[in-house]
Amino acid sequence: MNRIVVATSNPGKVREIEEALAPLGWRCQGLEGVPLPEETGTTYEENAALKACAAAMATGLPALADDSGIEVLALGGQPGVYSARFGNLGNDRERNLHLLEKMRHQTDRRAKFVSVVVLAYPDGKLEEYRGEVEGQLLEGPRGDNGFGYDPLFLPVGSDLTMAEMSLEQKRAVSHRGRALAKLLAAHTSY
Ligand code: ITT
Repeated sequence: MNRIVVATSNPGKVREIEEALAPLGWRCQGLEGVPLPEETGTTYEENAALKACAAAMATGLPALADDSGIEVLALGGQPGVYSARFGNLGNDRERNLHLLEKMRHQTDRRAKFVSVVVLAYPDGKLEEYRGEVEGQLLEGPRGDNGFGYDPLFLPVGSDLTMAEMSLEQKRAVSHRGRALAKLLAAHTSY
């Protein structure tokens, strides 16, 4: 396999996926106008498969999609699969403020990120990889790298938020980095 479609409209994910998969030497192309379907699933697995299959069908190429989210223990696992739509707000900054507001006065700040990566082939075959990282939410944002909830999230054992990390540092600890490491291992021939 030498060419795949990276089926995401999120530039932060594109950067992380391309960096993590570089050792495979695959040529990664963007969606190039292929629309992503509505995320009607109730699990990361369903939504990642919906996105990857739609792109594989439309292009005739293998397509890789990620569906991910942050699960906050004190909020009963919210926003989870609905992280991109949390509070029906327009951008990452507003969603982060919304989350901070919901967590005001909350001392249990444990949270985890989950990523499910699906590689779909035009013949309908699917590969699925899951990664998770546990950590805690800070009381204010730190760092300008990454995207989404990264400035609020301190992974267990780290002094840096995920927005204070380089791409390589984030890959080593993050949910997506862990899912992609499993894909990499499955596609690396010994
Ligand atoms: P695509 O569906 O086009 O891939 P998206 O951003 O809408 O892009 P999701 O539906 O999977 O992706 O939503 C995941 C949301 O969870 C994302 O928008 C962020 O708010 C959050 N999220 C996921 N991974 C994250 C990460 O590594 N760092 C920070 N926030 C993350």
